[in-house]
Amino acid sequence: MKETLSRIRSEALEQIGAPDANLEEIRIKYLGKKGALTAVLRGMGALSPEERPLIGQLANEVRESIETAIAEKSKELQAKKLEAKLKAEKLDVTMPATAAPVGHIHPLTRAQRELENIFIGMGFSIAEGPEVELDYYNFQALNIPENHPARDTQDTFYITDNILLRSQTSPVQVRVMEHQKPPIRIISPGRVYRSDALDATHSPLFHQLEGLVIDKGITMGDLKGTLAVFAKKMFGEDTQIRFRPHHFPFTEPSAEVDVSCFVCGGKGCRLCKGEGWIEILGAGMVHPFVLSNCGIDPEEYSGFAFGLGIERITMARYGIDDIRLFYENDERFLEQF
Ligand code: 2NL
Repeated sequence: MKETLSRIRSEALEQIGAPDANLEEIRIKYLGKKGALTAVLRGMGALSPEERPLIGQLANEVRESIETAIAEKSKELQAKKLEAKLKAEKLDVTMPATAAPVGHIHPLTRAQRELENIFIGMGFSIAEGPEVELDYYNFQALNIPENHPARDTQDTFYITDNILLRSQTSPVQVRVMEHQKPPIRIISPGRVYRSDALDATHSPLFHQLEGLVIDKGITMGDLKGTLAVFAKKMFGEDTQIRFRPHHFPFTEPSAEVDVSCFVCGGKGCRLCKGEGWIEILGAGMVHPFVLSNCGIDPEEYSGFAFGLGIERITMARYGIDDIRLFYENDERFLEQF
């Protein structure tokens, strides 16, 4: 029986020592209810009273050593498992992070800032004012009385009979003229509204930049010089400008102003539709009625004014053929700028 127990011990320990040992299987095989060691203990009834305690003690020792070996091996296997897991899931916290995507300034905002900087460079200040305006500042002060045909082309959104969304930023300039003695040299950029259906070239909300200069002795020559410098800074040093006679109620004389095509230089191409010129703004000498409406004596002072559409200039510059792209916030469009 002694030999059986020694054999059980060495056999069990050898199996536990194997690198791929299945510990639970081994425990059942030797220590389980139907296990080898249990079988030995069951056979102890056949032993003599002297042998019984000796064999019993030895059997206990064998059980203990098998249990200890299993516990140690189990610990060892778990440690190995953990080590392998740590190795597999190794994380290098010093690796550089993936950069988060960062947006940028909207092309219209960029164009507006660029325009502002050009005029600031020529000594202009920026004037701002309300988008919800009185009919008086948007129309009447600018020599557009009730029932004037110009109200049709500038049909805007009315809050009440005499409160509306501004259709141009000129009312900002009217407010400045009311409160500031010349010399005045300002630009007024901002949102304007027209009751137009949205299509490829029209939007009920768009952006304008107007300019106004009032002083003693201001002439059409000052207007041309200022716009010539502006055109070169905006579209390149070779850019020429051209005035065509026009009519606005708030300026006299009035002109539409073209720049030589910045794609073909004037030869004619797809952008300028073979013309060589691109219309970019309207301008003129401030109408004497407008000056007197604002408390400025037209006998003492004169001035020029101009207005341009920021969308229109940006579309021409980048060859954008649909104004709606500016307002849809589609990243595939925006990320190109
Ligand atoms: C256009 C171009 C223009 C003005 C705007 C203006 C402002 C004051 C007095 C006189 Cl306070 N004029 N602004 C002048 C000429 C053209 O905008 O196409 N407008 C419909």
